[in-house]
Amino acid sequence: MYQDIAWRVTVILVVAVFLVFAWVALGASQRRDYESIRGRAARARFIVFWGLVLVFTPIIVYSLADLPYPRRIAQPGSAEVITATGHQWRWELSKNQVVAGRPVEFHVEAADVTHGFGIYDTQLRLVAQTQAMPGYTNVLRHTFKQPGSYKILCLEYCGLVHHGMMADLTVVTSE
Ligand SMILES: [Cu+2]
Repeated sequence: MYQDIAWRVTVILVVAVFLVFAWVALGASQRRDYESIRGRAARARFIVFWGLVLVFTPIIVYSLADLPYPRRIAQPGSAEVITATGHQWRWELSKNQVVAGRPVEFHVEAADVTHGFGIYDTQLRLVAQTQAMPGYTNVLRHTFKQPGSYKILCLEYCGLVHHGMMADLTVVTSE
């Protein structure tokens, strides 16, 4: 939905910018007295600048509070920990079955080069991701809502068989 809105807004803005460019280009050959325009332009700039500040400040404050990322609040011990290590070219998971509705904490590392740890759902939509880096452990918390067969793919080109880095993760129902 947001992508759709962003796309429409982008198209409208691109058209608006194009119209302004066209208007400037078409009027560029006419000579006008600059002094009379300068005062008006300065006023218009002042109004546009403070207008944008007034409009966007509440939008930014509101939208920052509504970020789609889960907050990093986790009760210690409540999540199931899975260690995931990226190798050229395979994933090594300490466990490949989890329970839907129960938080999982992936401890993601890499044994050789940087990989991208991406979890895809049954429709092959990306549901969570982090980077797999040598020498670091990135913690990725995710709670699987739907049971099914998930895939872990590499999101960062890591060599010849990058596309072959695939692992299965099964999410089962809690009963
Ligand atoms: Cu890769």
